[in-house]
Amino acid sequence: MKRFLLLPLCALCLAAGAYAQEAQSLKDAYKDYFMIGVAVNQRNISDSLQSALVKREFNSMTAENDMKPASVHPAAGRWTWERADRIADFCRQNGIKLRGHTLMWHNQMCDWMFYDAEHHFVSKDTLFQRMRDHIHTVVNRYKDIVYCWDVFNECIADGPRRPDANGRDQPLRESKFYQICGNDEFIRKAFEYAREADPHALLFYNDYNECDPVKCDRIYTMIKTMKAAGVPIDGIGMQGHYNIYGPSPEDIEAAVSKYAEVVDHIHVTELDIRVNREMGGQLQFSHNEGATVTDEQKHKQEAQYAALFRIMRRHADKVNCVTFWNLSDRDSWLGADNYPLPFDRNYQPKPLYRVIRDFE
Ligand code: 9MR
Repeated sequence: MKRFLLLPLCALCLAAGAYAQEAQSLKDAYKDYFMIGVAVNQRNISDSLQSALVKREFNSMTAENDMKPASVHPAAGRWTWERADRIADFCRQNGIKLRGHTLMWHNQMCDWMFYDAEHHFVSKDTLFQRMRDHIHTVVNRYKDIVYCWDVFNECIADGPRRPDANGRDQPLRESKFYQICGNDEFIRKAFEYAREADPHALLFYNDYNECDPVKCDRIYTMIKTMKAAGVPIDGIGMQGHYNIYGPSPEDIEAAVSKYAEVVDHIHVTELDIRVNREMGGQLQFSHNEGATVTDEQKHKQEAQYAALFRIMRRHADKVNCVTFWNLSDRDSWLGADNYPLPFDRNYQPKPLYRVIRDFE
């Protein structure tokens, strides 16, 4: 009985040992290009093996969920900091930089901010005052450790052009922010509040399907117009929720080049490449449950990751950080059967890991 247990254990130790002895980590391999980041949950920073992996491989971290508005500010005047504080402390103790994610978003938002006591929408001014209070409080608390903030997440609509009464494309998602304001002022205000709170943090606009030519054009136009009007936007976050079939390297390169025209900082903020045809940050998707990942799919995935990193290295003058969305397939919001990350469900590097790391 013992022998049966020992054998797989030994195999695991050997695999782990071989990995531990590998010369370079991802962050070392990319030190002349950009930081390599990871989105973490609470297990990742408390389990000793997982936190060792985080420390070994990454020099930037993002809280997957724990710094979002609904997590830290569930009701007016009620702040719940424990989980966010734990992540910030982990970064402080281990010399890892922290990307702040996210000050404002239509999901996982403090829904109470939009309503009065009768559950009617508040006025625009009340919303702005609540946003300012939230942004100032969060930014001030993590000022010493957060080097950049995703200030607003996912304000641009998906899909084809939607002409307004004047024939112009209405590019904004019809979120509660938009319904209350009727225009993009809520985005401008959020950036202004974040800059007031911390003049030194880099401020990002972050979105998904950002390589889709229509959406890319909408993001580019919005950022260009806002920057020309003095809105303090430093960077664009390309989320990077891709799949093995797309976006094409041409569309990725075109998007980075376009964004580089309007900002000095580009981060890939939420990278994962799933093995089916879905992509994006929407919450409706299949988990690919029970499906076997074929060799052909694995090779396609390696090629897609290799192309992505090649493009980002070419643009390393503007691309400062590439962050994987989750530590391993086991942690992935997409589910382990979507096979999206360089570390497998047992926290072991896949062949993909070496494709990304050993690019030379
Ligand atoms: O990975 C996050 C998942 O655990 C949450 O359930 C989900 C809820 O909205 O948010 C996921 O992260 C999102 C990120 O914050 C913003 N871009 C899209 C990501 C995937 O939905």
